[in-house]
Amino acid sequence: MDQAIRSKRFELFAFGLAGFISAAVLFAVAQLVSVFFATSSAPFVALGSTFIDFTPPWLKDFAIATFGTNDKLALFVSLGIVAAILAALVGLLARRNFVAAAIAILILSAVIGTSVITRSATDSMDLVPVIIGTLFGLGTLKWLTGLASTGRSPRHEEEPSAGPSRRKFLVASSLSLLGAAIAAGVGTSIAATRNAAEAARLALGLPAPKAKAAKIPTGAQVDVKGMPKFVTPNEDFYRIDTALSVPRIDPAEWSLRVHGMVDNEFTMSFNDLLGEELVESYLTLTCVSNPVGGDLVGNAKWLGYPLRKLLERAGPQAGADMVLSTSIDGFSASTPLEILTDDRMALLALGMNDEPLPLEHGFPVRMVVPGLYGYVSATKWVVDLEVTRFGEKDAYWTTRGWSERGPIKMSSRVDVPRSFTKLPPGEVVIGGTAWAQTIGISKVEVKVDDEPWQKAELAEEATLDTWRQWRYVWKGGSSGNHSVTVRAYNADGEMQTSDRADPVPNGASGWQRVQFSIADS
Ligand SMILES: Nc1nc2c(c(=O)[nH]1)N[C@H]1C(S)=C(S)[C@@H](COP(=O)(O)O)O[C@H]1N2
Ligand SMILES: [Mo]
Repeated sequence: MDQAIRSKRFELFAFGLAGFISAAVLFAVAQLVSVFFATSSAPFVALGSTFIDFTPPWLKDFAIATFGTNDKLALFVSLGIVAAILAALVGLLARRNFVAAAIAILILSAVIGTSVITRSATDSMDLVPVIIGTLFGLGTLKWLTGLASTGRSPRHEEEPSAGPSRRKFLVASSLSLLGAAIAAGVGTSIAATRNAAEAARLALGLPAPKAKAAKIPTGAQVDVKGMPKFVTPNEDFYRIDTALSVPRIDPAEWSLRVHGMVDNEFTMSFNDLLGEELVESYLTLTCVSNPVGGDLVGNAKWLGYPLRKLLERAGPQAGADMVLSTSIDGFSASTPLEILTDDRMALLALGMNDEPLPLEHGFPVRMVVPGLYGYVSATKWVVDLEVTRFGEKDAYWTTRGWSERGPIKMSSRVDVPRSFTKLPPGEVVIGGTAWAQTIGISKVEVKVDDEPWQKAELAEEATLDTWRQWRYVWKGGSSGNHSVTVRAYNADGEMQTSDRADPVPNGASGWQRVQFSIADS
């Protein structure tokens, strides 16, 4: 056969293969990176779900009738075949015009990106996997098509270099394909374990508590438009942790080791925990990093086993003064033993607002301790409790400049109006929240401009461990700028300090002042 024809055939094959491999790299890299983002950020999952949304009912029925429970597999296989053919065509296009092929790939990524972003509960960060995948895909296309080209000018066709350049192309494409296979394999297996945790969470029926939490009085919520809900819904609950990718623990694999300065070391399984007498309790969790007026605070109903009882069973030895709780990802918190054994409701929690803990809030098990900032008490994905001494062990944040103890500082916040709101003339309804966990709030005062301090109306108290809402109706004032300052008193009669402190090393303090303005009448 004529050398020129053979070269041409090889080139067509090589460009088609380059297109296919580039797409494989794009998908595989995106799949791997998606492990760090929402499940729906994985390209196949996103494309597949979008495809299902657009499938006409007759095709759906046909698929279910033909493939049964393998209908999803059939969908993914068909998507894969279509993508492979399109990708090979893109490769052939690159032979004529690389820019046009690159644009075709960008269009493909845009389709994937659109499917990702139209899933509910995604944020724009979920586009990162597709974007990184696309960069790798384009890079691979550039690299492989560069090697695939044997040169189309007649003078090059006779060059003996066709041999080594083919070899180079074949080595490069094998390497790319191997890389894609590894990325896809690792990405898929991580996704499979995390899906196991998600599936287990969905299947989990929470046991009924031995003691139900007292009902929240309706008067705990003040009647002010724009106030946060007294009980924070799980999806609105603030999230703070050091976990780049949320740990996914199958409850069947979870266990908690209790050890250290104790008479009886033991290990507890998730089933053991389900068999214990569980209790419910409302508790307002607060982050030490919350600035004055900030929103790193949330209130939920927790279901769990009292840590007091757990530690009783372990039998702490004399001299122990701290419990170091460690999470599966290595985070740790140091909590005073005394606080975990007094009569407050420190819980080893598995439920949050009548649901199993959401994955990002510590599924399957975490700690919550009334009155302490999260960094010294609220270990999520907890797997180890060591009874020890403050003098002996340091927790995660303690070695990074934060105090070893972190009682929550009494705080009050203006929720309504928000800073720099422009209000119509007339009465101004001001609303907010205050907290002094384990002690309770007894009074809140507000000061508008330079007027004297006034008592706000307090909402009904739910428990001493929860925040308390308040409201104050100001008669209104002239058009222009105004400000409102707030301060709280706890049930011991102590006033919230006006001393300004930054969050580091043990929590912010100071009175919050909010500026707002009144429009011309
Ligand atoms: N495993 C683990 N648990 C953790 C943290 C963490 O980084 N890793 N952060 C803590 C901090 S600082 C806070 S404020 C609370 C926040 O809990 P949330 O994300 O459920 O609101 O979790 C605590 N538990
Ligand atoms: Mo925190």
